[in-house]
Amino acid sequence: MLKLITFVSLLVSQVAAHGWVQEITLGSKVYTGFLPNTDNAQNPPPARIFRRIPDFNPITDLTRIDLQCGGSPTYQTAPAPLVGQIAAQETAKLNWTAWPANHKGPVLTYLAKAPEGVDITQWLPGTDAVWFKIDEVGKDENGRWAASDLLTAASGVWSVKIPENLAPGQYILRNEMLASLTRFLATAYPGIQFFPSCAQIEVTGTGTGIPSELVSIPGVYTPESPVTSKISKWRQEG
Ligand SMILES: *[C@@H]1O[C@H](CO)[C@@H](O)[C@H](O)[C@H]1NC(C)=O
Ligand SMILES: [Cu+2]
Repeated sequence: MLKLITFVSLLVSQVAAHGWVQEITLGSKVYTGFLPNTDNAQNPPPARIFRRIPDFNPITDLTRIDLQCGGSPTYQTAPAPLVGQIAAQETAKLNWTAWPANHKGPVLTYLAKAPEGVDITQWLPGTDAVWFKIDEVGKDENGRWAASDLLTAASGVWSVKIPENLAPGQYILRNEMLASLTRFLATAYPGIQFFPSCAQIEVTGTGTGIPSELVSIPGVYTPESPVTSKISKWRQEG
């Protein structure tokens, strides 16, 4: 009986082979990602700059806190113990594990600045409006999706520049893959899968910029949002 269960769960995990960020390069410094398969086997898990994820399963409910930085019905997001360093204007390179070719969708990146006097290793934004988007890529003129086509063409590394005038401070960098399985491409939410990944970073520099329009996560997407209701038609804007 035990053998059968093990076999079945192995089978399931192979079929649902999603991914996670295995490594991030901030400027020229390399940090290991949170590796759910091996890190979760240790107690406590190794210290990372990434917020822990329980597994590589997608978030599918837009209303759950899990949409923020990952989670599951039995694990809610929590701060990580470490913080990475990057200067404004430098590029963060997020190295994702092999992304399944039938999981097509946009890739978006958000930042959230920790409030004055609050250390990011203690900070949980909850549903406060603290997030702003710094990058979004959908489908290009040749019909190639950010995930998985462009990501795979870039050897699995998603690059995003830290805005040059960004005010220094501690931020959560939230990089997110959306996936509409090829066979469901025309359908809307529900059915779309979200894969958020959150790194804690300290941005240095002399900038002063902080957007005034902030969104909450969860909250930023509704079933009617263009990105969730018309994913097959969605294109990169601006
Ligand atoms: C991504 O990270 C893995 C694991 O550290 C490494 O083997 C691989 O070379 C990295 N890929 C790139 C393109 O840097
Ligand atoms: Cu999937």
